[in-house]
Amino acid sequence: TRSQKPLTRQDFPSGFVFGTATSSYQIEGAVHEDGRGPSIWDTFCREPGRILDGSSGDVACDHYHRWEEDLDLLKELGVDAYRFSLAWPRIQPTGSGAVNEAGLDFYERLTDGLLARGIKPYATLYHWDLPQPLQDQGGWPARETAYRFAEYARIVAERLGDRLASIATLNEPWCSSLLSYELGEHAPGLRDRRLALAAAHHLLLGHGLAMEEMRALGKKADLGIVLNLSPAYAASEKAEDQAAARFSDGYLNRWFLDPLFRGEYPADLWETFGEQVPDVQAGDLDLIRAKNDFLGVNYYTRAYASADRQARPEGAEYTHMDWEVFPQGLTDLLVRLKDDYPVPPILITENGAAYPDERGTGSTVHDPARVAYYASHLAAVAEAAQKGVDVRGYFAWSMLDNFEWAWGYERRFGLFYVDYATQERIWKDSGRWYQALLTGAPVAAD
Ligand code: PNW
Repeated sequence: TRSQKPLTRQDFPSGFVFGTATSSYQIEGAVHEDGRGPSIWDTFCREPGRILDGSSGDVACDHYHRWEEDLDLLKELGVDAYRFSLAWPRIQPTGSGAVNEAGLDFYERLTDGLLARGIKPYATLYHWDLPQPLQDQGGWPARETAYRFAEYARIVAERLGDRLASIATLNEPWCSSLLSYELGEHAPGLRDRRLALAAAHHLLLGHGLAMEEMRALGKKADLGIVLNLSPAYAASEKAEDQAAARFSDGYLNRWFLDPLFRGEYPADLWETFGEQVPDVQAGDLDLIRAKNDFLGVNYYTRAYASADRQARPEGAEYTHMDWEVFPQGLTDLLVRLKDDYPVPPILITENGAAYPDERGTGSTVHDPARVAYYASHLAAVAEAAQKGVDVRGYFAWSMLDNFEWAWGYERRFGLFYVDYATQERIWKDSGRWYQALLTGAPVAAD
């Protein structure tokens, strides 16, 4: 198999875009600067017990002040593209009304800084930092939030839409709805399926309304959405395990894929959810299914489904997140998307792994497990392309170690290690490995 010989750019379709990704709240810090308003994550982090190490994104990687240095590192890394997100509360501090120019200016400097270095800017409008005042008015379970989001999207597209290569509306609406309102793990930390399904519907509606607003402007950027998808595998042939896999696939994948690409919610789950289903108004599903220029796919692991919730696959390997390393799932997922849905060109907008890296004494952090993770998952993407999937790019999550949500700074996903005491960025072997793939340079020894 291909794991024998090292991957090169030639293993991917021509024009394939290699990049790396971050998000605003996870790296920026500077939460009180230049008129930024509070977001639901500022609030959530202050609630005792929500974040493993009691931390917050108040400082994070201090990227708001160190962005030029970080862009220089991206240039050295050799990426074609960089995926970042914009903080809505920097641009509209209360989530509606007048633009805070200083906030928008930051993203304009960042975009121009990328272009000056020959790196394509890929923007995400919403990576979970909802302005707190909109939460106070009901958050995503309130339909009004979808209209506010579309207005914010128009503001950004008007200013930056001709310079950005790509604009994704939402990052992982599954996380902003089910993980946040039903499973209680992300802001605002509620446990109510009815609210979660209303949130999911209004996120999708917000995507549809934002697409309509941005399309009308006729800017150059490609427009689309990013989903986190996990293919579900039944633990056995037993009917109850098969049913568990079907539910997992519905809950994680089809609840978002079906409205976006078929214009309907999946009938089996709609029935299972009974009284908890959302209020879908006339015209909503037509907006939601409007054409996307790309589908962003974030892949970390598979779902292993069984009636016995404790069951684990035999002989599996796990990351520091306790997520199974399962590269085959990425190939299977991509082939399934091609076979089951009329999807647009696909970008892998996130893929990566946390491991408990230590700085050590050398000039490079050694992270062989992460190198192996990237090598196997990039090979899985190349394999999907060979099988006829139209996949056009790959973004490693993440450029930097950063604020890993409920895990605080206790989980590290970066190609660069961050020493939070000094904010020093230190190359990891995985960063050098990615650089070698991207630039054709030999992998440097420590
Ligand atoms: C994604 N889950 O989040 C996000 O887009 C990133 O911001 C994040 O840092 C990265 O993956 C690593 O976690 C997820 O619990 C967070 O299933 C949690 C889940 C999935 C994705």
